[in-house]
Amino acid sequence: MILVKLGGSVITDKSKDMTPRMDIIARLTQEIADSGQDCLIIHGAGSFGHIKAKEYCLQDGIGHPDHKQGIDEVQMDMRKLNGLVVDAFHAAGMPVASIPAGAISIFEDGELMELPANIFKHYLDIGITPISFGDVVVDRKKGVCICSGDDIMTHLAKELDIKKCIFVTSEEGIFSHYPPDEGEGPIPDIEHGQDIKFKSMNTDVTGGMERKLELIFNITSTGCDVILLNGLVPGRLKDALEGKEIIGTKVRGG
Ligand code: IP8
Repeated sequence: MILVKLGGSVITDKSKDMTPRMDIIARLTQEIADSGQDCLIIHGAGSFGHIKAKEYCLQDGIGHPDHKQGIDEVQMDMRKLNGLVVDAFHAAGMPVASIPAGAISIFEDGELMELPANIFKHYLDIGITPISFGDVVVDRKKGVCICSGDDIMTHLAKELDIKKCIFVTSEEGIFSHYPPDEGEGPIPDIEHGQDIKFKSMNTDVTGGMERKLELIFNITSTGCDVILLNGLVPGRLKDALEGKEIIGTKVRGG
């Protein structure tokens, strides 16, 4: 079984509030359908979640004076984006079951405590592709917090028998230095736990890459391989799902 995350930077225009990239959503969902692989789908928020989540400080809980409105709006916006992704799967001929993290998970001080993987497993067993997404979720300490699609990916990779995780991003893969040289490709293979020394003039970029790799190593520690690829390039997701060699970064399970 393959766990796929459709990143928010691919399926939305992150710079414009609530702007989906309908053509890309349609193509990626079709590629998943055409691959014929058993998948479990997670998607990110992009401009349907991050802008307002930040505005209402929802990662910090319920301290904002208008937090009730913020929770309501961000949850509603995420369900709108999810509806668009679900519609695209239907158009591609794939039956899916939407499972919002906000309805089934419990966090404590920003850490995921409960998210019943058996619900996902059950849908898979009856031949329906489960689809979840980053959401506003209940937090026993803070009131609410943000559950990212990455939190769901990591949790399900640990709980279910996942062979491969694919992060569909707007980047070619992981590079060791930023910006990459003209014509340079991403690091094709990384071993679980390998020490990659990132170089960039911008410490945000270095820190961001280190965090991304830390998240990936958390997943590869379960033994499953992780692939990071550019979903803006047609066919790359389908090729990766079918086990073909692609341009991107593969991190081997440890
Ligand atoms: O885009 C964030 O999910 P992500 C979810 O996977 C919200 O990080 C609601 C901002």
